[in-house]
Amino acid sequence: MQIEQQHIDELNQQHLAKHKRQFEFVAEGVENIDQLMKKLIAFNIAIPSWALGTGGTRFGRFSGGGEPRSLEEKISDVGLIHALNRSSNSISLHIPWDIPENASAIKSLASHHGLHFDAVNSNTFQDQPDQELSYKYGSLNHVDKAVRQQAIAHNIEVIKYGVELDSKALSVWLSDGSNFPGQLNMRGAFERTFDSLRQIYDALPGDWKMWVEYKPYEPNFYSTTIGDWGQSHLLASKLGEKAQTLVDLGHHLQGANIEQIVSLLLMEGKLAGFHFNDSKYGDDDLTVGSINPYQLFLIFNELVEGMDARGMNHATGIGWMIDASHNIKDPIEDLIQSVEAIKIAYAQALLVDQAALKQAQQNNDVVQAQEILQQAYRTDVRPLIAQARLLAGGALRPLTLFRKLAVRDSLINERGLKTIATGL
Ligand code: RM4
Ligand code: MN
Ligand code: MN
Repeated sequence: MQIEQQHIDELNQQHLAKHKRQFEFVAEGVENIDQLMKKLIAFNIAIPSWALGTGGTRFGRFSGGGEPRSLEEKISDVGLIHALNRSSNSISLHIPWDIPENASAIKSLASHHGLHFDAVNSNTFQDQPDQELSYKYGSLNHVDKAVRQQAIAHNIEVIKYGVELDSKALSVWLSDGSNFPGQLNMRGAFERTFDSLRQIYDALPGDWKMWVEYKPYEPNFYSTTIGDWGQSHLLASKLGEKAQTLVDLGHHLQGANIEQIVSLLLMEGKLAGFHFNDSKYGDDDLTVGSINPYQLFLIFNELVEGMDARGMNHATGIGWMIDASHNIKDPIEDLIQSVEAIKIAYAQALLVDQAALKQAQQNNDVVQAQEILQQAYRTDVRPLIAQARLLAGGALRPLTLFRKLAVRDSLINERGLKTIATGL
């Protein structure tokens, strides 16, 4: 299914007068609005191929209808999102959940929707039916060299798929670790992981990056071999320039100051990018901005300030991706909400008066510093985002249009009520 531009234009027309009033009201207070619009239009967030179906927990999964049954249908779903919001122009594949059998056909389908391929993700946290050796006790950190070799070979194969699709990064998340004290020699596990990653690193094409993700627990509950940003950064700096640390917002213990982590990684040129989601407790993978939008804004404030300090392009300087799981919402609606939340936080961060904030910091004017941040955070920037979408040919109100056109019903008609997408 594809959304006709005419439908987008028609609904935009209905909301245009109100939108214009709202936009002008906010825009009036923004210095250099044209530049801000350009930044908002350029800012896109990649959609993970595994997030287009309904997710679940270990207790169960409640399928939605019309889930994509193939990689082609997943691409088409991302195409729908992008047509509506003009801010989701790439897709990130998880291998072997989504194997591009015919790369050139897949590439041309994607470009038909205005999409390209973001990082490719390897998977050594599950056993596949045809797999020789098990990852039950680890993969890149395994005590048995043969298991490590198998996991290394898998990662190298993922790079090959990525090369065919013009991806530029391999994203590695390892579940490796231990469930009980004594199970694993921690130093040994770390050294083996480093050695395995080095072999994968050596297979990276010249213009590629390796993104090393960390996570404190789950599925292992005593130790995780790459458990926090320090361990990931240690590996990334030992590996070399092409390796960087990937921050998944849900991969921190409660109370962690993620904005500080981000700020320092960026300062060191070691921030690969993001997996956006939101959480109340752990790796909840909830809709971005649904629980703690202020934290998201504070992260973006560090990003904008830090990227500007290094002269980086906001849109392309690091990787921007959603990594969420939609257990009870329509995945497409959830992703539309997430993209919107990310762009809201970004726009608010762009509004921070950085010069005044520096001055306040210099004067130890704590009250003024807070005022400056919250002045930006409490600005309703939604008309700015809507205007950027309008200028880019998207819908003023993506969710409203998605529902009005009954897109999910069409997908159910096309694909059936009981379909299951690959993924978690
Ligand atoms: C992990 C991690 C990875 C993702 C898998 C599905 O918790 O966030 O990035 O690929 O889940
Ligand atoms: Mn992740
Ligand atoms: Mn996760």
